[in-house]
Amino acid sequence: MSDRNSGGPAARKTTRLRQMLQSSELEFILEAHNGISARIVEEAGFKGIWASGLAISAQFGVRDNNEASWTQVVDVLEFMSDVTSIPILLDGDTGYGNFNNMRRLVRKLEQRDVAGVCIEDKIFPKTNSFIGGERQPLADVNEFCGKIAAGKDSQIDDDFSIVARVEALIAGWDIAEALRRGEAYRQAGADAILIHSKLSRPDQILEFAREWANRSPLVIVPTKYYSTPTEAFRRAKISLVIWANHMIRSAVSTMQSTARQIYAAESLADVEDKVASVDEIFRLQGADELEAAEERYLSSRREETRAIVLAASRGEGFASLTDDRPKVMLPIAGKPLLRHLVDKLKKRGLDDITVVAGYKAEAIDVQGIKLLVNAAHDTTGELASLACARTAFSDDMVVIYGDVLFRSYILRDLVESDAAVMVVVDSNEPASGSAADFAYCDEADDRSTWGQAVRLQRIAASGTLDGRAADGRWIGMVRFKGEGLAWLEAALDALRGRADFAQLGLPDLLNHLVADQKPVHVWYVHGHWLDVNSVQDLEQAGNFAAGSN
Ligand code: SPV
Ligand code: MG
Repeated sequence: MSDRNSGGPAARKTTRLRQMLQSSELEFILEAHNGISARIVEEAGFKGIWASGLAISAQFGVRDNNEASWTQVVDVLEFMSDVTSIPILLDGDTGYGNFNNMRRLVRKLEQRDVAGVCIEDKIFPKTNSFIGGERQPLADVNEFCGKIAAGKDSQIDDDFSIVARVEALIAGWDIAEALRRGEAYRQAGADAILIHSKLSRPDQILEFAREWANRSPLVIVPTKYYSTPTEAFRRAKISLVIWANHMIRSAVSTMQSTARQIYAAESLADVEDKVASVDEIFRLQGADELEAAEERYLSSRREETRAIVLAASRGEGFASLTDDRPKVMLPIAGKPLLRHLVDKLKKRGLDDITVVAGYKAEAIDVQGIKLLVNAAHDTTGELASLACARTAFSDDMVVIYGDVLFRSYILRDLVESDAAVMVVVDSNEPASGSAADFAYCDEADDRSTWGQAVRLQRIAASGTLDGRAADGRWIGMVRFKGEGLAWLEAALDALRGRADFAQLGLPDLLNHLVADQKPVHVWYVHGHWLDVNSVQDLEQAGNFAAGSN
């Protein structure tokens, strides 16, 4: 027998519900009323779900009197079924009409992979059995038998179950009437009988079970006789216990308490630790699966260029302006320098941005970034900060200083290049700023050539080297792509072994790559950027930002 038919893990939901009904074990299903509660029931270990009419009405905020239409109920079931793998038994009330409505219901439930439906022998529109049950008229036995037969005849999957619910005891009839009805429904084709009682003791149920004598599976709902030891049900050879409404009731009491607390406190502080975290909600929603699928199917995401922003320093030239914040949080034209940079990165599609902070990291208040902290920022330099971001590395990333502003085309051209390592060098006169990274290249900038193939030879703090003038100034932006990532990681590993690693900066890394014969390509630009190293730079940066795009 295949797994599909054997009731093993891969069996159809219908098959598994049928086996729960027919097995000699006492089985349990728990109420759920929407997708997330259904998931929670499954995660708790239950083998099945009771889609309760009371609970589904209640989550809509309406009464259990067929005020929600049957298609609205089926829509809820679709969500419940889609997010779970265990069988769902629907509380189908009276079948929402006559035999013809029942036929359509069964077909729609099968289409949504619902494993079975329970219908009760009352009149549409029904009322919950615990509201004046004894005044509720019962269905005509023959009419109800026709409804069961119509449902059975319209199911396509042989294992779909129809449970017939006997309301005679609720309506004040005796055990004999309940047995007469149960037997008629069994003969009409019902796969199981649900015998309902509203007494606080199980006497009626146990007597019915004795008289029934295993003619077909028995299902019970011990909402009122909840103090009965479960062992008594087992001994009575009950097949299935429905815990019928405890998810909606627990949700309601928790929501009432949370609402009251937030209202009274005008704050979330008291409740935060008492409610599920937002991450737990994401987990229940299956956010991980979507992330994995995006990796597989969204090519734009797969090829996304990441950004690593080095922003650990206080900035020497700002005196008391940086007493309470790092340089990157200084305001430029109304917003922090780092905000300008992050906006620029995002504008070019670099949405995965990791910022390595250090000095006054807690003052970094910029949305849309992942913040890492170089805890040893006061005794280490840029390479140590870069090493902190290693988990965020990718084989397509831009590493950039946090104090740089630039026209966005510079980033566009850099990201569109195919070089494994590429630095941006400004061949204009060094602009403002005291800290200059002068670049020496194997060719000077030939401004008549687009995309000139140029290699970096060295970055140095001096504008002349061996009697030769620099070819420009590195603007603090470097892109690593493909094998460039492995070169970067190997260089970091090698440099980490040096005694002066804590003092090393990005130029040391680039120079190491060059010395290691790795091609570091140069992209020449002519101005259109600046870095912020002094109070005077701040004003210039404001003007630059105002005219920037
Ligand atoms: C339901 O859960 O909606 C039921 C069970 O029908 S009971 O409320 O006990 O009648
Ligand atoms: Mg109900």
